[in-house]
Amino acid sequence: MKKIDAVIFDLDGVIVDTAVFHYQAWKRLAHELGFDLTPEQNEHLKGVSRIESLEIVLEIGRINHLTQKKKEEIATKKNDWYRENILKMTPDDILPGVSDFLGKLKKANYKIAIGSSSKNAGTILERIGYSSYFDAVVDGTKINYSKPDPEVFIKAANLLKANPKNCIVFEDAAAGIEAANNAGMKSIGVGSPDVLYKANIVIPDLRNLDISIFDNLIEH
Ligand code: B16
Ligand code: MG
Repeated sequence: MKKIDAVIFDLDGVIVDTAVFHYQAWKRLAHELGFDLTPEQNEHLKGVSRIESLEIVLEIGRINHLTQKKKEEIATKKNDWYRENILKMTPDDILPGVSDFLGKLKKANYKIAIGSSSKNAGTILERIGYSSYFDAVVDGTKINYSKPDPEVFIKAANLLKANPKNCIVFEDAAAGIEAANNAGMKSIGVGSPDVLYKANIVIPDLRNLDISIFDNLIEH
């Protein structure tokens, strides 16, 4: 029986609900630019880097005349709005079931890591009291390619000295599930099966989750 070496968690949308703050900020920017952003369109922004997200937003609004300088300026504006919300976060913003499940993993001696595309991950982890909780943190400041590229998860596995084949990834984004699959890891989607259908398993959230869920992912 193959064992699981490590468990890697996406941050936005799995540990905390910052995906909502991202959506609010992108929607506000879209409104300023004269169009709307639907929840369905927002799904394409999840797990993707800030600048790639902006390109997707501009494509949705059919805006194709902005200079690089202007793009950077509005991406910074979006990030400032987003940061207003994350700076107010507290440990109460940790999603239901998360701290219980992380506690169970630690007790059972699993290595745990964060694998996030966000350059704000450090701030969020600090706000929720998890700055030094994980064995490794790989975020948007440490990668060259964002999800669905596997770089973020491969780097996390390397830091944990874990074989990618024996790693499990928890993700709320379709791009993140693809990244985990591209890394040769097992994936657990957190959210809707309609969006996360490429995951090995999909769960609605981490409430009442037990480590026995891994039994369904181990190749016998
Ligand atoms: P930032 P994750 C991702 O974080 C978000 O899902 C995505 O919506 C965001 O654009 C990206 O981080 C970059 O975030 O603007 O804070 O650098 O889900 O990979 O933890
Ligand atoms: Mg996410």
